[in-house]
Amino acid sequence: MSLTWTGPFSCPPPPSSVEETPLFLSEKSYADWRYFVCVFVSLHVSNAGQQYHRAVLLLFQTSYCGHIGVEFMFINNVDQCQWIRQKIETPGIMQFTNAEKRTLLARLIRSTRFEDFLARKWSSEKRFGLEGCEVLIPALKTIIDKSSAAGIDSVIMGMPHRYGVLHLFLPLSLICRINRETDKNITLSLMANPSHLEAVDPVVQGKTKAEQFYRGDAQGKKVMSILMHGDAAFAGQGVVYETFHLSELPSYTTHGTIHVVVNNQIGFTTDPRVARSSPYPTDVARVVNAPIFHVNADDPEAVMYVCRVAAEWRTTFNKDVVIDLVSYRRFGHNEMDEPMFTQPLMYKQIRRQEHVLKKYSDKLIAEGVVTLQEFEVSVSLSLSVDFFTEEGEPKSMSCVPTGLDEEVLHHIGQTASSVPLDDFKIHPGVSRILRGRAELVKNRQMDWALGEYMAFGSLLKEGIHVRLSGQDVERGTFSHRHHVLHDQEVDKRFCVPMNHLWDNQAPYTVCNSSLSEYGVLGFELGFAMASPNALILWEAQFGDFHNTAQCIIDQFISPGQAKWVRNNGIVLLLPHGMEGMGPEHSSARPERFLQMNFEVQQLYDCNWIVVNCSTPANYCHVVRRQILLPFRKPLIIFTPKSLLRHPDARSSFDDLAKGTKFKRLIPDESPASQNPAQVKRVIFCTGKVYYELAKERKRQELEKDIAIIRLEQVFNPSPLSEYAEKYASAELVWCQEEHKNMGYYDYVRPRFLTVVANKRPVWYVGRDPAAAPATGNKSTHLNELKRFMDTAFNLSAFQGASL
Ligand SMILES: Cc1ncc(C[n+]2csc(CCOP(=O)(O)OP(=O)(O)O)c2C)c(N)n1
Ligand SMILES: *[C@@H]1O[C@H](CO)[C@@H](O)[C@H](O)[C@H]1NC(C)=O
Ligand SMILES: *[C@@H]1O[C@H](CO)[C@@H](O)[C@H](O)[C@H]1NC(C)=O
Ligand SMILES: *[C@@H]1O[C@H](CO)[C@@H](O)[C@H](O)[C@H]1NC(C)=O
Ligand SMILES: *[C@@H]1O[C@H](CO)[C@@H](O)[C@H](O)[C@H]1NC(C)=O
Ligand SMILES: *[C@@H]1O[C@H](CO)[C@@H](O)[C@H](O)[C@H]1NC(C)=O
Ligand SMILES: [Mg+2]
Repeated sequence: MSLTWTGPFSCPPPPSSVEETPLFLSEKSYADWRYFVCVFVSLHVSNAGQQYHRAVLLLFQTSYCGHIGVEFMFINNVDQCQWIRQKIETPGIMQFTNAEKRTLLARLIRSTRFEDFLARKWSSEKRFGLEGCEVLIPALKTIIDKSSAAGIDSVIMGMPHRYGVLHLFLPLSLICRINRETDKNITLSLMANPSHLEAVDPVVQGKTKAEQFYRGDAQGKKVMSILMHGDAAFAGQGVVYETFHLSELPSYTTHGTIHVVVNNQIGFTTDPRVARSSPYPTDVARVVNAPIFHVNADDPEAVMYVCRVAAEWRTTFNKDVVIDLVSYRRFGHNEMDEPMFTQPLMYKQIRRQEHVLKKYSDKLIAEGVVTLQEFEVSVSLSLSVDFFTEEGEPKSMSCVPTGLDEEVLHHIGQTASSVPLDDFKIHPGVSRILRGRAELVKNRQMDWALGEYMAFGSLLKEGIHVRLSGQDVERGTFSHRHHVLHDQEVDKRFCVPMNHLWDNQAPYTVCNSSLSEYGVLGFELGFAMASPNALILWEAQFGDFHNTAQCIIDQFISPGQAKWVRNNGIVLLLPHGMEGMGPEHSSARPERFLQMNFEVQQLYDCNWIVVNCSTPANYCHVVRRQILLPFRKPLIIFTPKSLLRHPDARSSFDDLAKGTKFKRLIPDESPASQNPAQVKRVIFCTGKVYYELAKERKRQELEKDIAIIRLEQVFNPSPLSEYAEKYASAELVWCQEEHKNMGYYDYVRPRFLTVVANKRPVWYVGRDPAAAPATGNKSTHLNELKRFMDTAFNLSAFQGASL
């Protein structure tokens, strides 16, 4: 009986309110639910309709009770639901031609041979092989072919460490750079990933976004990403969720990612029932209304079909989609591991499973699609291996001056203090800020926000794309930045003056991110990988929040160049400073960045640059230097809070004049420096505490006796010895406002001792050790400050501890 079916049941309309959201049976999949409705209907209709309903029943059985289960009923868009139903319920839609079946078999052979080849070549190594889910490679190939036919020419992929060995072999096993069906070239890149599962997800997304951005691919028609996941990690790692939530945000979307979950129903030795609370490992994807295809990985045709549909879904709707490859892991966690210790019954079953290649080839031989002889010949073909090669890196070291022309400074200053659009009504508070800026510019002065404007604006003029991302960065957490102005009378009307500087300037992107650090920092890191001619900055709301993204810092940013021979110029802006605000938000934990600092004489070889600028001009210089250096290096900047408005924390245009550059150290500028022999004490410090020290020195009228030297780039020993010699008879002091077991102390100590070669004592002035970064008691805070100021300036008797 032939049947053209239009369907007695229609897809439920999208819920119009939360209350109406349909409830789903958590244990039974959608497939089961449809099936039971059919059974019910077919049992309750009249005889006349029975034949028809038996056919409907059969249709549902074939659509939903086979090797594919699809979850899509939660999608709140009728067109999208109908589109999926049509792909699943249309009779005969899952049929393959003989040619397609032969290609599929060939790919399966290749993938299987590849695993065998690895097993032979590295028989005693941990390989974390794919055995049990060999279908992954033909599956990826299908997705890529299908996407390439739709116009994609660049695919960026991320995958778990587990399949790490594949890194080396991707060109061999799955990348045909030329798509034979469409005769198009396609570039595949696999992101290097650390062993931290899922950490690479946002990085892949950022890199994809950057490629789309620089190629002008605003709809994601040319560049796309594919992410592979393990079942336990997909459910357990929060960064998966963070990455999903970036997927539809205008400044972060990559216009649809295809997720492939290798669901081998185990995580190392842990069963799903104790590894997650949701029925499926993929449930996290429901938050973004992504359709989810569960498919039996032992049915290669079903897998291929689902992959095609997923690729078409992305082309059609530009939204994320998930493929859950339900499979098993033939061996232990790695090939040396004994799975029977923990999953005895499961592994007895697995041993009885026939290999997917055997199953599928038997099927095709039985169908007469291939002959046994053909099959045996293709299985015995040998494989050759080639490796990825690394690109060369620049070695030149010269650093150009980062100063600017007076007209450029004035022009940027004027733009920063005006509204470029007509009839645009800004808030009176913002108006006041702009007037304040205009006043500063008139006096050839700048505060922190203007210093930043000068840095970004001048780079934009030089054709450098600038992207600043993080929570509330558009206005600035401390309301000092205001890079986006909002019309007070017209909803959603806003303007970005930075984009109105020059006719041929590069674009400026400033974007409030979602409330995520791990996901967003990973994203920006990926973005920064795409082009060396872009300044990519991530700002933490407060510096201490960077620890939520610690994995990205530890696994990618700090060791990136050493691990992967990749330069990356990402900039982290971390607001920091002890201002009596309590233990939260006082410290960006400079000690951690310094501990991981691999400093060497050659800047090129160090892992990152840590700075703590105390003036707007120096901030501007260091940001410009980031791009003008002939190589890229991550830059960590501890940015201020109270200094944003501190009347002394200002710079003159002269500090940014042509020929000036970043100062790694700011020497003493008081009368003490004129007469160094008279100086009794030299205080070395970094950052904001300088202003407190300078104020106290002035109050006590000690400007002839005490010199204060600021280290802006921590740490550079040679100028230290220069100043130790200059002030030959003075006591040397290191002063920091952080507690002694935090801040710079442990880093500075051995370096100072080397410089003075134990010939002179060096003293420590600062707070005692503590567990929390700062006290929660304001009066304790002030007492602490008073105590260490007294110590720093008491020349009659030194009461500080020796360093
Ligand atoms: C991990 C982290 N990042 C940033 C912040 C800074 N922060 C404090 S409150 C807030 C907004 C919170 O929004 P929401 O969750 O909607 O709660 P609400 O305060 O509106 O109730 C942010 C970004 C934070 N507290 N924690
Ligand atoms: C594909 O790349 C090769 C090698 O770079 C090139 O020779 C060929 O012309 C390209 N083909 C297409 C269709 O772009
Ligand atoms: C970004 O956040 C700031 C708050 O810092 C807010 O003023 C601004 O409107 C936000 N912009 C958007 C587009 O959400
Ligand atoms: C830099 O270091 C100093 C001294 O420890 C600290 O007080 C300051 O808050 C840090 N950051 C800035 C921007 O000054
Ligand atoms: C804060 O510390 C002061 C002493 O520095 C003490 O007298 C006061 O009781 C403390 N306040 C609180 C709320 O603990
Ligand atoms: C300096 O230290 C001496 C000796 O401990 C002490 O007597 C004096 O009061 C201190 N001076 C100040 C200003 O704290
Ligand atoms: Mg698993």
